[in-house]
Formats: sequence, C-alpha cells, structure tokens
Amino acid sequence: TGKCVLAGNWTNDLGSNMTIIMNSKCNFSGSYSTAVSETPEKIEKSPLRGSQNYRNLTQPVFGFTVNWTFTDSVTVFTGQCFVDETGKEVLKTMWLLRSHADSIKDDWTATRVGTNVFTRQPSQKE
Ligand code: B9F
Repeated sequence: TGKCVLAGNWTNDLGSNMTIIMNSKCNFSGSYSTAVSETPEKIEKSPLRGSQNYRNLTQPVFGFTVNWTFTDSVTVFTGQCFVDETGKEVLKTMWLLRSHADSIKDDWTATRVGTNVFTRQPSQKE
C-alpha cells in the first residue's frame, strides 16, 4: 500500500474543509472551515494545530485541536490516515467538541462526541 500524507486540503462527510501544513516531520498547523454550526455567530475559518505519531509514517496516527474563533469552544480530533484498496487516502477520525459551561454544575452538558471521515480535495488544476 502507498503512503498516506496528511499535508494538503481535505473535505469531510459534513462538507467541512481543512488545510494541513506540515511544519516539521511530525507537527502541523492549518485552518478549519466548518460547514455546520449551531450558533447565530458568523462562521470564521479557525486555526488548527496537531501532530502525528512518528513510529509509523505510512498510515500515521494523528491528533489536532481546532480553536474556534467565532465561539467559546474547542474541538479535538484524533484519527488515522489510511490508504484504501483503491489507493485513495482517507482520514478516519473521532472528535470531542467542548463548549463553554457557565458553572461547574453544567459541566456534564458541555461535551459532544462524533466521527468524521475526510477525503482529499481534488487539486484545483485544469
Ligand atoms: O457549532 C459549534 C458551536 C460551539 C458552541 C456554540 C456553537 C461550533 C462549530 C463546531 C463544528 C463541529 C462539526 N463540524 C465538523 O466538521 S466540530 C465537529 C464536527 N465536524 C452549540 C453548543 C455546542 C455546539 C453547538 Fe456550539
């Protein structure tokens, strides 16, 4: 099987887009543009930071944090970059979305969990 490379532009099953820029062999930054939001605030492209495990660079395990700039919440994603049987790269992830709780009594309400599958955006050339 080929190598799965995290760098580049990705789209997930919700229609959200992200760009990953590798800074070093295992650390990356980038931006995240969510297709969905449950707030009247205007969605802004938000920064992400993460790292990949260095023990397997062929189908690497990774994690990253998106710090939403338009709301007081954070999402962490963890997953693995796979090359499927057709040679296509796929990111299989799970996420935790932490929203702000006004008091410790409301802490139990503040975390959402889910999954997202990302595929590489077709490169924009003719
Ligand atoms: O809608 C989220 C939010 C947080 C506090 C008020 C609004 C922000 C956008 C999160 C986007 C999530 C999905 N997009 C994606 O690509 S991150 C995981 C999913 N994958 C009200 C309180 C908590 C949520 C809604 Fe809010």
